[in-house]
Amino acid sequence: MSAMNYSERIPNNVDLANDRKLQRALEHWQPEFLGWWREMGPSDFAQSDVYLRTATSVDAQGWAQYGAVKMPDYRWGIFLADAVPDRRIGFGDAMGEPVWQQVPGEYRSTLRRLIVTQGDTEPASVEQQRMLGHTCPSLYDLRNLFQVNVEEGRHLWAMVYLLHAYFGRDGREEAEALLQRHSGDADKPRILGTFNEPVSDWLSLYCFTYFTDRDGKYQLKSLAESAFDPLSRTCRFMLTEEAHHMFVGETGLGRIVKRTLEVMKELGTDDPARIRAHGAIDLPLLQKYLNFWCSSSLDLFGSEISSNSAANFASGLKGRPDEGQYTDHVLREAITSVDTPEGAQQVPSLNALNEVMRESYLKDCETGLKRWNRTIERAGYDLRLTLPSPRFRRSIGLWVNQPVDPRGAMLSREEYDRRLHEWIPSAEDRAFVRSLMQRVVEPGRMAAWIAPPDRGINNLPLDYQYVTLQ
Ligand code: BYC
Repeated sequence: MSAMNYSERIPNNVDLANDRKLQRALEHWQPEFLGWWREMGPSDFAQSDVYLRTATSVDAQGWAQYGAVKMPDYRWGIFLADAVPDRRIGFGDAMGEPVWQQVPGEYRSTLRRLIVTQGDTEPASVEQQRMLGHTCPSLYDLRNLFQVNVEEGRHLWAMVYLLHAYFGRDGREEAEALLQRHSGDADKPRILGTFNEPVSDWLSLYCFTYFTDRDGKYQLKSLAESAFDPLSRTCRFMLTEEAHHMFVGETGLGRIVKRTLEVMKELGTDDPARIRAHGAIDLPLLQKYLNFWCSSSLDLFGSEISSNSAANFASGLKGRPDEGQYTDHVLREAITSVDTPEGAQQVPSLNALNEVMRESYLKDCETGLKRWNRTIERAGYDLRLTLPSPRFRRSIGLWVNQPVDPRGAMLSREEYDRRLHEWIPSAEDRAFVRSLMQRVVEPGRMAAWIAPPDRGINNLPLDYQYVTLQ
């Protein structure tokens, strides 16, 4: 296995020291990245000691080392999963041929676009979350936020490495541009819609890490299948980090459900007004946040019918997540039925790949809901949390601007506009959630709207000083 070299200015396992030109180019980008982190990364907390994990090995066992680190000193670096000997292209028209170690000329701009789009989301999410440290519900949660943030920073490094190493001058320019676009910026926004949405409260953070990071899992899995081997290896290692981000979302939302049920029991009511007056998040309000972030994240899969996805698959650039689970890896004959506002349409499966991915993503999203609903059922309440229909509130694809309710039923435009805030957070809902966001930083203590987690980090007690504020 290729060792991780932490003695260099840029930690890496790609033998950077033996490629002076690339090393110099990345060392030139490094201070720009650090400048971006200072300006656009977590607001304040640069002097705080944070109990962070750092990668020490790229295999699934024991890759992490834990310790107190000041975030600007985090060892961001370049880590690829080990090469698979004699790896072959696993799908598309070139199936069975050896994978590529360099970028084929004809796919250069498409591949660069995919890498830039992936790379753009990483710093975007750090920017979206930059103010949250000021309103953390506990030190445990604050540490988890910062862990996610530094790892997103490293994921940016992962894509910037590919741009510098394989795309020459235009790759270097794209790497600079990744630090110049900003989430929500009127002139230079981030590329994908969801990454321009503000994440200004912790309920949104948990929804974001539950839904949007899960899109990350699916996209990274499909890029891990790529015939471009360096991209595949990078994504395979990124996936090991991604799991923790979804854990933050799933357990965060689960802890909110738990706390709300406690308050409901204590008060003997499910009346949202009384639950809110008690400083907790009523379940219908949680449902609105789920609707908002799920529908936004569904857009990240692109259009239901997409010639881009067909071309990317046929040429071997981007497969399906866990491509090995399918039997047909070429899809030249297959047909898929796609749900459109005009009814079911039969389209070549190659053109329906975004939809196939979106469907498996939605199934994966169900797992948390099943768990939370079991807790609600056990507490004796009839309400069930649900995922919105993929037709609801779409900004990309065939269902754009269709007046559809979260169950997928078509409404009149007038009814849709009138009722939209029954389904997604209104200004008052958001103001209420913001009012709950009071910072709690005593070790072991939790804000009143969220239950403690089942256990601490790395077997430490819950009242451990996960962040030492300076
Ligand atoms: N917003 O044929 P279409 C993560 C554009 S998250 C704005 O429908 P295609 C993370 C599209 O770019 C994972 N624009 O779809 C999570 C295209 O524009 P161009 C990020 C959108 O191309 C949390 C046009 O519409 N990774 O890692 O098959 C924290 C027509 O495209 C949107 C990736 O996305 C949108 N929602 O698929 C941190 C993987 N959707 O190129 C990180 C790389 C589509 O014609 N990206 N468009 O100008 C891709 O594979 C594809 O670009 C997409 C779109 C899946 C996004």
